[in-house]
Amino acid sequence: MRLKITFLLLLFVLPLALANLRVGFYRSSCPRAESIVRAAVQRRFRRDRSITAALLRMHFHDCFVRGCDASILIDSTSRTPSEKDAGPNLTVRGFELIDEAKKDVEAACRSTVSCADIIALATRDAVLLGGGPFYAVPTGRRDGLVSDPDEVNLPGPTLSVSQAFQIFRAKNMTLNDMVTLLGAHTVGVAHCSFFLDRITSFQGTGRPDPTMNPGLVAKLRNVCGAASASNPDPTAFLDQGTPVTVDNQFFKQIRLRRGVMQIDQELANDGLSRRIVSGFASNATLFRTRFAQAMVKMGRIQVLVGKAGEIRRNCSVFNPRRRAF
Ligand code: HEM
Ligand SMILES: *[C@@H]1O[C@H](CO)[C@@H](O)[C@H](O)[C@H]1NC(C)=O
Ligand SMILES: *[C@@H]1O[C@H](CO)[C@@H](O)[C@H](O)[C@H]1NC(C)=O
Ligand SMILES: *[C@@H]1O[C@H](CO)[C@@H](O)[C@H](O)[C@H]1NC(C)=O
Ligand SMILES: CC(=O)N[C@H]1CO[C@H](CO)[C@@H](O)[C@@H]1O
Repeated sequence: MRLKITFLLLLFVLPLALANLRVGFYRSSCPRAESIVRAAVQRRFRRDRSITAALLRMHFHDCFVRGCDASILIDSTSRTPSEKDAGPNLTVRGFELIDEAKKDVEAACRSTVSCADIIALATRDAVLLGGGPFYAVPTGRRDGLVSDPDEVNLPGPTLSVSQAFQIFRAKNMTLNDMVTLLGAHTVGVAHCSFFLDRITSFQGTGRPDPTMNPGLVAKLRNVCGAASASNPDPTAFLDQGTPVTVDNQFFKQIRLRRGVMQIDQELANDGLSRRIVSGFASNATLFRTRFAQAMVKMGRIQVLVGKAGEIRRNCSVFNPRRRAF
């Protein structure tokens, strides 16, 4: 009887458990995987702190198009365009860091660690280096076999809170998750083209966005006015308080009407999200805790596990297909 139950457990429960993300997935198959990724992120961070923002945005874009399956890393070829050719991706950065981490991981354990996991792990490490919380990343993601620019449906910066939430809800994320994750705008930059209307003629009124602090309007006009042939689309920090630190300052800034992008400012103004924002602005610990949880949740969106997909050998190309004759 007991044997039969054990057998049934092995037969049904074990494969299910194996086909799930779990912390330490590579513990026996590639014990150094996480430390190798961390070392690559540290090397890069030492000379370029903006890698934290680059990876956060890459991980978000990856997870919101077909799930966290590294589809964002695929290079387009002359014959097949990839997600990299879709409008909203165009300023995603950090691909070369993922390639470098992958190269080091492959040298230690061939064809074992997915590119999707490397993105998730590298992002976690960069968040910690940037002053944010540490969190354990469940691993075991597999890399996807599709990367299609027509599937890129990412929220734009002029959406309302409720419109943006439609896109998050479709991924089973709550409004609180969305506000928490937009707290990633505590680091990084936006190009002027994403907020120019707010500082020139907001919604065709001929005047700047009345919800933006006038001091910030003046400052951003200077930044964007410096556009030139060599720098046609300058950038401004998304968090006007502590622009390279992962903290709750972003939420304080938007409450002071110092949000750079419209969606960021809307978070503080819209009745749907206002109270979540003030909660994070007044409690740094609360933001750290929720941010860690929400990142783990985002990292689970529509992942491929078990035998689905593949372990890509080169993160920017699908593995060559084994031909059936
Ligand atoms: C409604 C949701 C969101 C919208 C509309 C949005 C939009 C944008 C836009 C337009 C930019 C500027 C890109 C550029 O000029 O290069 C940006 C930057 C950024 N976004 Fe978001 N975003 C959203 C959610 C998120 C989430 C969930 C994360 C991560 C968890 C994230 C992380 C970042 C980061 C870190 C940057 C700075 C990138 C850099 O410095 O290279 N965003 N976002
Ligand atoms: C959201 O949850 C529902 C119910 O559990 C599930 O059927 C659906 O596939 C999930 N969607 C995503 C994008 O994960
Ligand atoms: C801040 O948030 C933390 C974590 O959720 C909580 O334990 C703490 O009580 C909160 N502090 C205040 C002052 O509300
Ligand atoms: C990965 O593939 C790209 C083609 O998209 C190529 O340029 C690159 O050299 C390859 N990297 C390695 C390590 O083979
Ligand atoms: C990084 C990258 O490949 N960006 C591409 C995003 O899409 C635009 C087209 O809309 C390409 O020109 C960029 O090269």
